[in-house]
Amino acid sequence: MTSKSNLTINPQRLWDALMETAKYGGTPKGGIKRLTVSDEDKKVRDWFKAQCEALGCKVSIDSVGNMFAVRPGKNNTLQPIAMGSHLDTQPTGGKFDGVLGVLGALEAMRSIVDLGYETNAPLMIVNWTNEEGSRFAPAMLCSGVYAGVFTEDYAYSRADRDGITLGEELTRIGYKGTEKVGSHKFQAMFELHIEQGPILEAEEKVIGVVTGVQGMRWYEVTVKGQSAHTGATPMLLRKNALVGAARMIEAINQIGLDHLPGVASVGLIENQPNSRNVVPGEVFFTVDLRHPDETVLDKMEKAYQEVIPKIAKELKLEVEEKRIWKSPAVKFAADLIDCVRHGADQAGFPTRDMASGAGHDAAYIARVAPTTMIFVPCLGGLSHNEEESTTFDECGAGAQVLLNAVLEYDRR
Ligand code: HGY
Ligand code: MN
Ligand code: MN
Ligand code: MN
Repeated sequence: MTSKSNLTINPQRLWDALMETAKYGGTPKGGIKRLTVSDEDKKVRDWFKAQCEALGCKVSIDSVGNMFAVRPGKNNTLQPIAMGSHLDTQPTGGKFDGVLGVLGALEAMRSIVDLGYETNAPLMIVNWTNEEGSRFAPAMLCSGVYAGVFTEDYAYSRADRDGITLGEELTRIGYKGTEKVGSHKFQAMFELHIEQGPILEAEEKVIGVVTGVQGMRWYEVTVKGQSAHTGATPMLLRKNALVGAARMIEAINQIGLDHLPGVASVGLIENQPNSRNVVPGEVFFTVDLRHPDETVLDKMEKAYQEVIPKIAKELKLEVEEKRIWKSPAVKFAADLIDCVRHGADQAGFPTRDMASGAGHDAAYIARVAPTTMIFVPCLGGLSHNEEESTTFDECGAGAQVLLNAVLEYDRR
């Protein structure tokens, strides 16, 4: 009978699964474009469902497309122990963001099955819909519905920049499940993820023991001027929305620099009418403010909401702005963090405690169940970039620590 301590994952099988799923939305530059509930997302969901069913899991899909694969344990009156993350990616995403957490969980479960080990509690793997928030803002949308942060109708109503809604797309790809959101309970959730930042690599640590996630807020800004002829309109008579947006974007960047280690970013911009010889009349852009301390994030928000109308007034422009998302800083569960520490020690990997700069489904799930995360390094700290990469060994280390931590939690 296999004992808990010598249960090891198969790193080659994990790596092969990562490379196999990378073809769903694979880009010529070696990245992945697998936008939430796109055809590519459907393909990887179908693949994931088939793999879990082949392992003897029952796979359920809730009404916002969250997928729950459960394998029975010795005592099925206990709620499952969950391992989860996301399969959707950014438009220029990499091969590891999100998917490492889902496939690392699949590898942990495969190892348990191969080695004939039976957990006390059932085990669950979760794929959360729309973690990225790139196509349908905000991020972590459907783990947010599960955690009661957003309603199902709000999630269905979120539209992409072409006006297509999440609800329509869930129906189109056949992943608008019949099961009620929140009905798939679990006693704890562990999320394996690449760090998406430079710290572990710089300190040559293999495992990040993640203590929490920083606060995040998203806003949408529309700057209105007047479209006009670029040849005949004197400079002093213009109401140039793009010049206004440019000054606002510079000011927002400065807010980040003034509140380190906070961050302030503008990622999406649409310029109308976007014609070579028309003075831009209207510009839409998004703002992303983050900081580990909510009181500092309040100050960043205040500074942003003061500077935007000030610049608009100076340039005789109108401006509308609204906050569309607020995800407060969150701390993870001490006992699960201790299981991760134990799991890393057992596997012999050096660790480093850290908070997450990036948002994750775990940030919302921590509201409804004990939750924590495990980080592994990524090359140059690069993510949300087609060159995102990590190593065979680091993926294996992460999955091994995930398995060890879950088994440790199951034993306690
Ligand atoms: O925005 C985030 O941090 C996450 O990757 N969706
Ligand atoms: Mn992610
Ligand atoms: Mn991401
Ligand atoms: Mn994320």
